[in-house]
Amino acid sequence: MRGKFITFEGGEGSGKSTHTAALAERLKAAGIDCILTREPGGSPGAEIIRHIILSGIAKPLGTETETILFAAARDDHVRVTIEPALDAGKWVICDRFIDSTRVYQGALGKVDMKLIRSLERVTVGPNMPDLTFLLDVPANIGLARAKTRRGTEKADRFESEAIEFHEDLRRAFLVLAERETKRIVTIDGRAPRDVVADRIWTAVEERLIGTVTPVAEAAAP
Ligand code: T5A
Repeated sequence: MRGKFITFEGGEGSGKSTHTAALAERLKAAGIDCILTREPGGSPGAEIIRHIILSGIAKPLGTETETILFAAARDDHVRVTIEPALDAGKWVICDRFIDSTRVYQGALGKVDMKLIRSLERVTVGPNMPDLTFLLDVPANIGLARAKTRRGTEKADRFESEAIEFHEDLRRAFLVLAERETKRIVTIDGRAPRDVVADRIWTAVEERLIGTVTPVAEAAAP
């Protein structure tokens, strides 16, 4: 049986890396084979493009070119990492995916949504997420968390945008979630880590776990 595909979205420092890892642990404990991946990146080719985008060297080329670079990275990531894992029956948990492009490049970068949807059709095709978590935190909290975690390292291409940009991002993610309630579950990311992790797990159990047999059980004599 094909695996399930779960993505995490939200602003900077909203807890995506923390909770993708926590969910992977819980799935493994439940006997479900899964891989953890991220965007931009997640395959050797896409990791090279990640460096180009997040270093900021592509910024002068404009938001459309950045969108095409994200799409090139996604195409490689889906082909090399995501689709083979899903086909092998593994679950895939991905830190950021199509909704980040729709919000960062579409809603905020003003790139034509027709271009974004066309690129999605080519790069994602039938590999749409089964479930997406939007971790919602106010921009000032997310940025403060990201800054603490980053330490003395330089802020990347998007983290260094003004606070208004991050507030607009938050609103745009919420609008997207309201439009796609079947796929996107919004979680209040301000809650303590354990509470957020429990809410995520409950949604996964309710929406996806009932539909699969854990690998360990399926293999039992
Ligand atoms: N991008 C990406 C686009 O513009 N378009 C696209 O199509 C795609 C795919 C990627 C950048 O690329 C952009 C968006 C991004 O700007 P990145 O380096 O991958 O950049 O960084 P982010 O995805 O933004 O992730 P961050 O690393 O900034 O934040 P996370 O992963 O959301 O947060 P996390 O888990 O690292 O947590 C941050 C800190 O908060 C603490 C953690 O311990 C950590 O220290 N924390 C909590 N503290 C208190 N309470 C909680 N509930 C907490 N949860 C976590």
